[in-house]
Amino acid sequence: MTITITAFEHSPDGGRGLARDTRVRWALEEVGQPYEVRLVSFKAMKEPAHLAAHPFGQIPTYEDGDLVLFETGAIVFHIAQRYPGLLPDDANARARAITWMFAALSTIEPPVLEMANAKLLEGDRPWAAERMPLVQDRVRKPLGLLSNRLGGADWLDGEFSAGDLMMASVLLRIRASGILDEYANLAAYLARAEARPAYKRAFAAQLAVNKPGPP
Ligand code: GTB
Repeated sequence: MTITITAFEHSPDGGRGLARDTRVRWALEEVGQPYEVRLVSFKAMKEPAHLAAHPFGQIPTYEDGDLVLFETGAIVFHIAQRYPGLLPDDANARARAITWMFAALSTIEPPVLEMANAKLLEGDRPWAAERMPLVQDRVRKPLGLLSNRLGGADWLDGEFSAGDLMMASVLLRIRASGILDEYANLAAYLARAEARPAYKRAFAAQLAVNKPGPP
């Protein structure tokens, strides 16, 4: 049975790889599993057929035979458990790698999303400029601590793992703000992640769908 994921028919990011199908593509590339992609429009995402797979009407979803998953944390975790390559064999190291997945999704991603929303959805509000420094500082606080923990290491805990994949996927979302560059080791960490052949394949695959066409 071929794995099928869903992705935007036209990603609003125009192929910058920021939509969350990229992290699922990346995980599948890391473990060497072929996959197919079903592209969905914003309208189709809210219709019963897609809502049956994703109760919140979003992308990505993951289908493998009878198994249907949503939420990238659950999907990447499933891929990492099911196929070798993204989690260490040692039980304690595995638990730590999983901990970093959760840290990416529940400690780093929320303030990162708040900052993105403050700019994209609230940027025209009269209070937006006054609020932005507060929102940015909420990103800087955990990033500074993450930077301290990473120190001079290549990855968060030994070999590259699903924890790094998830953390790098979240950090990608703030690169354009310039804040990541305040932490040289995190910027280098992200560059290392992007240099992985599996990431490059995942990025190229989403770009092939989303790159802006000729004017
Ligand atoms: N918690 C869920 C998960 O991790 O799977 C969140 C899924 C999610 O937010 N999906 C978004 C979606 O389907 C796409 S990735 N949105 C449509 C909707 O809710 O109606 C979020 C995203 C969208 C666009 C950009 N961008 O343009 O830069 C970046 C990220």
